[in-house]
Amino acid sequence: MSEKPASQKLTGKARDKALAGLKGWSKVKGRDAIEKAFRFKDFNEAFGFMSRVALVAEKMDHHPEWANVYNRLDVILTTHDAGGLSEKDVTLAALMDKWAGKAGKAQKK
Ligand code: H2B
Repeated sequence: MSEKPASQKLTGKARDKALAGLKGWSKVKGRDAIEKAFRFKDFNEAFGFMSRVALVAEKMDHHPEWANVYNRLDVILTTHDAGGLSEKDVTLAALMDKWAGKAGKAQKK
């Protein structure tokens, strides 16, 4: 993980640049947040992934909104304190992509 990502709301060019680097994430309708649906081989893979992410999320003091059903994980990222997307969301999203690897290919809703 890169050093302490900022939790101020991302705006302008920095925001465009940060979001352009993410793959498979889309804007949530009606709020400044991003979402992605991960699909794993089975529950074990999904929950293992969630456990790893949870430890980092706690360390970052930045927590995903997520819902798991068997091998599926729906994730929404936003920074509640900032009322929108921040670097923390981008950092966490990139980390989730890295760890999900091939097993966690994003699925179209
Ligand atoms: N998670 C997210 N996603 N956004 C926040 O603004 C946030 C958080 N704030 N986790 C943290 C906790 C804050 O509420 C506590 C008090 O540090």
